[in-house]
Amino acid sequence: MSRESTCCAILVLTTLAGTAVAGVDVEFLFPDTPYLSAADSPFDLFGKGSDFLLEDFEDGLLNSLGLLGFGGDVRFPSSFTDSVDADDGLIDGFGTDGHDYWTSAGLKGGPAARFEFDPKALGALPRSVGIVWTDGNVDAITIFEAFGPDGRSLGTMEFFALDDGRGQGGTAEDRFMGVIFSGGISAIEVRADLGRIELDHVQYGNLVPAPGALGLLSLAGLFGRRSRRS
Ligand SMILES: [Ca+2]
Ligand SMILES: [Ca+2]
Ligand SMILES: [Ca+2]
Ligand SMILES: [Ca+2]
Repeated sequence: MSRESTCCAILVLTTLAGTAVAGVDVEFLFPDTPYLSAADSPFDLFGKGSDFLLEDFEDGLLNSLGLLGFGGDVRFPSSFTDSVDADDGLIDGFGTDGHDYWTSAGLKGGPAARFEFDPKALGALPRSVGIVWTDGNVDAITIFEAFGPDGRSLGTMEFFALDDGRGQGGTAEDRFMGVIFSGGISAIEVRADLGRIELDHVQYGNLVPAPGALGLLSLAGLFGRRSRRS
């Protein structure tokens, strides 16, 4: 499946890994409008009965229940920080006074961040997962990939020309990337072929009990796949 955006010169190619989840419906989400606050999420984060969890890094920690992060670090307020706009208390076109999660160039293959969802801590796996890309390199190819309960890929989205060419906290470029899979999502990755990536607002919910997943999750070793280009 492929999808082209008409806005902002962003081209999105969505590739579903049919061998991983044959016959199972996976939906990738990329609303091509700026994500400036949690209100811009396509998920019902705070509605009655919602079980969504949101990590915005504003306490300086990655400590949301059942969320593990690899490949990056929390970035504190600075003239180069690209938090989601509203996190600093004001939607003003800048995220420099907030916190985010950033990863610089890796040993090879560019920056990569991976987030895993711990079924023991959650008692389940999320069926809906999203993250907000807030900064990168203007020339980079950016890839979002999701993984099912057995660790196999559910597919990828590829993005070209996401960035505005600036790294000073501008927020008009900020975009939500997400996935819905009824079988449960064990991890997501965001990676690029050069530069660095800044991310924020990891959100996950619509929990599905996944008793069979506990013995199948052995995901730490899979992080080595982060530098592989799809
Ligand atoms: Ca702001
Ligand atoms: Ca933030
Ligand atoms: Ca930004
Ligand atoms: Ca930028």
